[in-house]
Amino acid sequence: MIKARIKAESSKANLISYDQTYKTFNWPDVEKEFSWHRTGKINIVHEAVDLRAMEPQKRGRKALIFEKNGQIEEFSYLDLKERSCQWANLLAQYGFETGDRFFIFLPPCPEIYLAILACARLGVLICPVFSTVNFDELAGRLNNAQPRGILTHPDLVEMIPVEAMGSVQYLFLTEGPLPGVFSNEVLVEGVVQHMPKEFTTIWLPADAPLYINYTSGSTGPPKGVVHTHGDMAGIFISGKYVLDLNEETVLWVDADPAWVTGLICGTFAPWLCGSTSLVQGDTFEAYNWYWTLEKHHVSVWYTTPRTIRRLMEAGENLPGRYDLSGLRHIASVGAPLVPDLFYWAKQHLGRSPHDTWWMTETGMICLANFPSMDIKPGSMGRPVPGIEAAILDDHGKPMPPMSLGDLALRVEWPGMMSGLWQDEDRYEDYFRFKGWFLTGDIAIKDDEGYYYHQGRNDDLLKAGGDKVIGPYEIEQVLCMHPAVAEAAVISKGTEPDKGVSFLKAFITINKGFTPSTRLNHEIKAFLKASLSSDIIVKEISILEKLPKTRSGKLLRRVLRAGELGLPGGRTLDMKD
Ligand code: 6R9
Repeated sequence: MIKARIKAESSKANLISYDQTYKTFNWPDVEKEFSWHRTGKINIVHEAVDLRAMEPQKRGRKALIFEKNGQIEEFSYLDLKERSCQWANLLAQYGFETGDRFFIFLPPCPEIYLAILACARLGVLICPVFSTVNFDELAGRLNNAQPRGILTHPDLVEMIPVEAMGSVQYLFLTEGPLPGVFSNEVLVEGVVQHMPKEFTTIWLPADAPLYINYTSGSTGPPKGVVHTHGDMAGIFISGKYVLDLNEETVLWVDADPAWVTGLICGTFAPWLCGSTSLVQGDTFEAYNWYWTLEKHHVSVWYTTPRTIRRLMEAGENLPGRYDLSGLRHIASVGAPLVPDLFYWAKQHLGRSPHDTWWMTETGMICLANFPSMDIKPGSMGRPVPGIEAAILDDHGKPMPPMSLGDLALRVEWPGMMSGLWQDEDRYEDYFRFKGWFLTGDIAIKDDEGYYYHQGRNDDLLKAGGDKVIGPYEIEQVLCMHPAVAEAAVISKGTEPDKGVSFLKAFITINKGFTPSTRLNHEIKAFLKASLSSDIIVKEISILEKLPKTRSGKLLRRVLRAGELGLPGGRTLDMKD
């Protein structure tokens, strides 16, 4: 664990004194900020979009900027209200009503955002799916959620498995020509513009479902994580305290809207805070990322370690060519923000990236480095006000600082998933220890309450004696070797008689180094000198790249399965 401490970057943030706010925070006070607290009428769209659209001084402010191939489309709060009402009228005309499920199967485009708002207005459950999912992945999701409609593009229609379409009454297409594959194809383009711009929003109980987001479990089929309109308090606090949003902010979340980060932080979080959300629909190119930051005067950028790594690989000369002076806050999520990425960004982008941690299941950002708090590089930060976190032992008892254990959150908070769609058993599993939500991550908390990610629970490794370690610890040491770019460490099983894990490392190497037996030996020797004597990495394999999910998470289980000849060792279907 790195001992360095980087001074806080801002004393003017929404959250000024972490300790004070954490101590005095309570959720009922946050709920008072919403109009439903007075009226009893709940719908997240009303709070996020309509209230501003109804105020003459605020309705013209930019709510959404969408850019693709250099074309820019802008939507004010009033535009979002009116156009999403038109979409809601279209859906209502086809009989959609509260409780129905609606799949959005598209690459980033403005229609996604209008459809999200329209569904929420109606109480229809939003189910966004990556446009890169394969046939089987989509079939699994369709069979589980049984949606009444799908919104897609003609180019993607051939990816939709006919045999999983039993529940689907209408296939909506953003543009023509209609493929003529399914019996009920509905063209949206040219039709939705003629719908009325008013729609009577449906008022819902706070626990009415808002969306289902699929997340891959390490075992079993993907889980359909269900969230409700009541999440808005947690989403608002994530936007206000963690992303530090206000009415002047242009927020860029460079995550696909099918991932919870893009879905929540690219929409409701900025809109509940009155900010502008920028969406860049192009695929990644380093120069375009810098240019997007400059051109749109992005003030807050929520990104991932994977993107920072790609920028780093594109070279340190590039950022200096762009004016990034408008950027006042960078936050990162999804995978460990390893110290080399942290220091690179700090030096070359002129701002420290702030690591944050959450899950699809948590519905809001739960651990974070705040702009007004010192950063300890390598740490995910401290619990967001309103969230109680702990490290638990195998019996569900909180452990003292510096112990490795299961990261857990005290139930419940606004944002916690309300269920797993059609999967009560796996839902219960998160709550094995009474009063706690078990994240499945392993972590360490230091004596100041900063958390350090050490891997997933099923990645744990056995060292000498009863000692258990996370793979992250060894991977970090590997990355200190000048040849190593990224590393993943797995156990190939327990060594007979010794009771310790047989450790294997997979690495990618930096430019300028060539794979060789000698390099392999050299790295092993380096590890031996740097790790305690009971941790021995027996094998090292050099790969072109490490298997990762679409959101950039390292898939150690895929390496393990490949190594042991188990199912799931193939990653070719994990396209970007
Ligand atoms: C928002 C999101 C959740 C899992 C989570 C953890 C990993 C997220 C992280 C991180 C290390 C961070 N994760 N943030 N690991 N450092 N800052 O990522 O949701 O796609 O459901 O993934 O991602 O393992 O349990 P989701």
